[in-house]
Amino acid sequence: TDRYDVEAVQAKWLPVWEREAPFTADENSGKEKRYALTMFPYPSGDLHMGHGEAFALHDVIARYWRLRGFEVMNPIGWDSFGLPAENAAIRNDTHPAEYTYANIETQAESMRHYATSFDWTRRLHTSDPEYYRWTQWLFLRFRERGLAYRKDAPVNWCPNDQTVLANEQVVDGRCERCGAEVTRRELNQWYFKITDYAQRLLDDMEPLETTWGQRVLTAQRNWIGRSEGAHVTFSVDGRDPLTVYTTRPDTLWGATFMVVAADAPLAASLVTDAQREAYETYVEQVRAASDIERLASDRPKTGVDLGVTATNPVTGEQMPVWAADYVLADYGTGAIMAVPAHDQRDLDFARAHDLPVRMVVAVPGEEDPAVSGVATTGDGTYVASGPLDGLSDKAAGIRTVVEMLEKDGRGEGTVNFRLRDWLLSRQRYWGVPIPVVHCPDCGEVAVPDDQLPLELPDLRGADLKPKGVSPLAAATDWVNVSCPQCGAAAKRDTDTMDTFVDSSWYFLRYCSPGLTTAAFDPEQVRAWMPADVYVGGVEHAVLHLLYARFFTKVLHDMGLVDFVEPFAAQLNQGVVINEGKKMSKSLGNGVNLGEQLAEFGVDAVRLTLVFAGPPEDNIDWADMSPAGSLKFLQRAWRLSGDVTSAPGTPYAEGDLELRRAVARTVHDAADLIEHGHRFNVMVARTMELVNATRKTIDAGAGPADPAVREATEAVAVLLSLVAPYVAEEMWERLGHEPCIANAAWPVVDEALLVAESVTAVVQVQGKVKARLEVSPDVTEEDLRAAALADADVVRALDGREPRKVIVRAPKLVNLVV
Ligand code: ANZ
Ligand code: ZN
Repeated sequence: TDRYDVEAVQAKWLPVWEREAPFTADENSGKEKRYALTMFPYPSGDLHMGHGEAFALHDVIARYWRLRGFEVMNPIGWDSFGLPAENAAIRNDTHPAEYTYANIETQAESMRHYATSFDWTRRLHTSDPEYYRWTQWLFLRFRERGLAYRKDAPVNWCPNDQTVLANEQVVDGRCERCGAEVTRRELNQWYFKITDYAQRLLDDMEPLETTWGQRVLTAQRNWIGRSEGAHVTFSVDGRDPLTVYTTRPDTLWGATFMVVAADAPLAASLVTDAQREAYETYVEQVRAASDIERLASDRPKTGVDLGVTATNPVTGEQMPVWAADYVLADYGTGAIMAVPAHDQRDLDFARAHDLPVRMVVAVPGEEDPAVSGVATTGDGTYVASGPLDGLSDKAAGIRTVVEMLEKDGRGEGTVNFRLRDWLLSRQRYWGVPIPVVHCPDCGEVAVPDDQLPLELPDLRGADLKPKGVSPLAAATDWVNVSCPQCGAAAKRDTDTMDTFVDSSWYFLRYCSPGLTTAAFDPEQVRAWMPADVYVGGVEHAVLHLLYARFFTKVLHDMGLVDFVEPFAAQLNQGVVINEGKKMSKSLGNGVNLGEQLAEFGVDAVRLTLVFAGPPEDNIDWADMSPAGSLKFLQRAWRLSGDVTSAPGTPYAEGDLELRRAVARTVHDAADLIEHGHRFNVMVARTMELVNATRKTIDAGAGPADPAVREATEAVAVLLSLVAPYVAEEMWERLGHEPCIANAAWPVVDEALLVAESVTAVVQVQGKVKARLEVSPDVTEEDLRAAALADADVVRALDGREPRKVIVRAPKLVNLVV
C-alpha cells in the first residue's frame, strides 16, 4: 500500500518551519496571551526519553492554545551551570564551558528535529554573563533586605563531591547527585532566609489546590512542615534557663528528663566540669557519624549526662539534663523535654539509661509504657496531671497548659516549621560568583551594581577537582581586589551560587530576554506572567518549585511583580521506565531517544509517549508499540491522499453521520485537553475518527463526500498537536499552504452536537395513540410526563386515571386504564 517516507517528510518540513517561524511570540499582536512553560534542561549529554516525554506533552498544550487563537509564548533555555557539567568536564579533561555549550548545541538541534514549538528568539543560558549578571543583581537586592546572609553552621557535606549540600539535596542521608553518604561540617556559608516566608509559602498554595498536582502540594506542605506547639522554659541550677519546643505541652507532668542536641553550643555551655571529658569524647563520636547512621531507628540511643538538673515547673521535680544525638541541633530550640511514656524515642533512651518513665495519659486497652516498653500516643484520659486529671480532650489539655504557662511567664504557644534557610554557597567553580568582597576594614562589601557581571575567571587548565575550597580561591589575580568602599587590599568571596538560584527566576527573564538594563521588563512580565502552565518532573516538587515561589514572593515585596505565585497551573509528567524498572546504566535497560527516533520517526515516538496513558503515570517503554503508532499515522496520512473534493468545499451536504462524529470528536478533544490534561483519550478519539472516515469512504459516500474532507482536515489539525510532521504533510496534500500551526481549530456546527432524536410510541390499552420525538437518552420520568401531556393521549384517556404506566425509555410508553 501507499506509505509516506518518514525521513523524507521530516527533511522536507524542518526547513520550512525554520523559515516561517510560526512560534515566535509577538507581544503586540493584540491577542490574548498564554504562557506555556516547560522545565529547562541541564546540558548533560543529548536529550533522553524523559525530555522526549515532557516536550511531547508540553507541546500538546502550547500548540493547542495557538490553534485556539491565543498568542502563545513557549520559550526554552538551559540551566547550564552546576555540578553535572563540572564533573563531566573533570572526567573528560575539558573546560566546563566547552562541555556545556557543545551539549547545548546538540540538545538544541535535537529539540528542533523533535519538532518542539519553542520560540527560539527567547533562548537563554544561565551560564551566560548577560544572564548571571542579573542573578548577581538579585542576590544583592536580597542581601539588602536581610534575606541573604552568612553564618557558621554545621552543614551537609558530600565527601565525594567535596561540597556542601542543601537539605533538599540530601535524600535518605545520601548525596542526591552521587549517592555518597553525607556527613556534617562546620562552615561559614551564605543562606537565603526562606524561613521568613514559610507561612506565606503555605497559605498561597490554597488557590493552587485545583490546578497543581496533589503530589507536589503535599510534598511542599510536608517540606515546610508546620507544627503547632509551645515553647516551655525550665530553670536550670546555676545556669541560664533552658527552653524547649514541644507539640505536647499537655504531657508536662510526664516529663522526667531533658535532652539537648549533643553537637550544639548549648550542650557545651551546660556541661559541668565533672562531666566535660565524657561529653567531649561523646561529641567527637557524634560528629564522625553520618546523618544516615544517626537517624537509623535501630541505632542505640547513646548520650551523656551533662551533670546539671532542670526543674519541672508543674511537679517541682529535679530532672537530669542529657546530651544526645537523637535531638537535632537545628530543629525547634535544639532541646526537648523527654516524656518517655508517650514518645518512643524518649522511652528507648530512658530504658537505655535507666531514667524514670511516668504515664500521664491512660489509653484504654493499652498497657503502661513503663511495663510494655511501647510508648502510647493515642487519645486517652489524663492521669497524674494535676488540673488535667480526668479530662480526655487533648486539644483542651494543650490549651489549658499553654494558658497556664503563659500566665506564669514560663512558656507560650508557638508555631514551628521544619523548613530551614536555603544554603546557597557552593565551593565549586562552575556557578555564579557571589558578588561580595571581604575587606579587613569594612567587612563584607557588595560589588557595586555597575561592576556587574562579576565574571568567572577562565581557569582553563586549572585543577577543578573538589577540595573543600572553591577553585576560585586559587585564582589569585581574581581573588585579590581593592575594597570597593575604602580601596584597601581585600579579597573576593570565592564561593559560587547553587544552580537553584539561577532557575528561580529564568521564567521572568524569558518575558524580555535581551534586556540589558534590568533583570526583566516589568511591563512584559505583567503581560505574560504568571505562566499558564508549567510542565515538568515531579522530582522538582520541593526543590526548584519551592525556591521559584520564594523568589516570586520576594520580588513581589520589592514591588517588581504584581503577583505572588509564578505558575498558575502545573502538569507533572510520570517517568519513562523500561521492563518495570527505572532506566539505568547498571541495569543496562536504558532506551536511547535518538535510536527510537531514527527507527520509528519523531511523530511515532511522540504519539507513543502521549498515547501511553494519563500524563502523570509512568510509561513502561517495554509495553509500548511505536511501530503500532507509525501504522496508525500511515492510516491517517492515507486519508489525505484519498480526499477528492476541493479545499473550501462546503461541508453541509456531507454524510451526516460522519459529520456528527467530526463535531463530537473536535468538541470533546478540546474538553479533554483543557480539563485534566487527558491527551491520551484525545488521541484515542482521533484514532476512532480515522476509522470512521475510512468506513465512510468504503461504505458508499466515497472520497468525494464533503464530510470526508471535513473529517480528514480535523484529523490533521488534531494530529498536529502530537505528530507535527505527518500533520503538515496531510495539510499540504489537502491543498493548504504551510504551516498547519497557523490553521485554526476546526469550527463545528453546534447543531450537530445535539444527539439525533428517536421515536417513542405511546399506547393506550395496547393501541398506538401517539408518536413522540425524544432524545435517545431521555429519562423515564421525562418520557412519562411527555406521554401524559400529549394531546392525543389526553383525548384517548378521556378523563380516566391510568391504572398502570409502563415506561421503556426511549422507545415505549404503555398506559393501562
Ligand atoms: C514532648 C513530647 C511528648 C513530644 C510527646 C512528643 C510527644 P514535630 O511534630 O515534628 O514538630 N522535638 C522537638 N525538638 C526536637 C529536636 N530538635 N530534635 C528531635 N526532636 C525534637 O515534633 C515536635 C516534637 O519532637 C516535640 O514534642 C519534641 O518532643 C520533639 F508525647 O515534646 B515532644
Ligand atoms: Zn574596605
